[in-house]
Amino acid sequence: MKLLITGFSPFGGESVNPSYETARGLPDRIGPFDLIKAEIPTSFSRSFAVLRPLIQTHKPDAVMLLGQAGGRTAITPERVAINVMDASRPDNDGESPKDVPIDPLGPAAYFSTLPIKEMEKAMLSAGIPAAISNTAGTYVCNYLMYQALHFLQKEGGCVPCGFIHVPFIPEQAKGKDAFSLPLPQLIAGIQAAISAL
Ligand code: PCA
Repeated sequence: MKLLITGFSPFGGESVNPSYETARGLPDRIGPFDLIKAEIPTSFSRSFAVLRPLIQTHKPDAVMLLGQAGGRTAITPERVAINVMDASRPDNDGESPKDVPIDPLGPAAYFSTLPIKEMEKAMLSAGIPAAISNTAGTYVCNYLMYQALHFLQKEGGCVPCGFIHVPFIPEQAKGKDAFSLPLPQLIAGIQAAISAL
């Protein structure tokens, strides 16, 4: 079986994005899954344009999207993606859409089709701070989660798909007074989440 797992490129003046570092640091095989890892640009117009062909080419059995949420104090499986783009800062292409629907004809929201509670439980049992999040925001991460779930639903398949936000890593938190988790803990947390699939 194949698991497509992605992280984002650095954005907002950071030189690293812990979400892609986590994806990159995972073993190539976890349980029944061979992992396909990819970096997604932090760009409204390019993120799903990169993800869609990866789904079409690899035909994964599950899709797990990772992103950075600086300031969060746990690894947070997202419950829902909403049909809006409302950027409080420009993306890596300088775009900052405000109050714009992702798909004017699409539903208001999609729920994650990953087992969010089981993933949370598995991470907590592994000793990693974890919590369900009820908002993926209105920036590029929410956009990618919405587009991926919308696409997979339109395809008519039943490929589970969802999003997990990870906190800063210590090198990013320096001087910001922000919470962070060391990269090995992020990797152990996501590995535990994958084992719950
Ligand atoms: N986090 C941003 C976009 C890219 C990332 O890693 C977000 O939460 O929308």
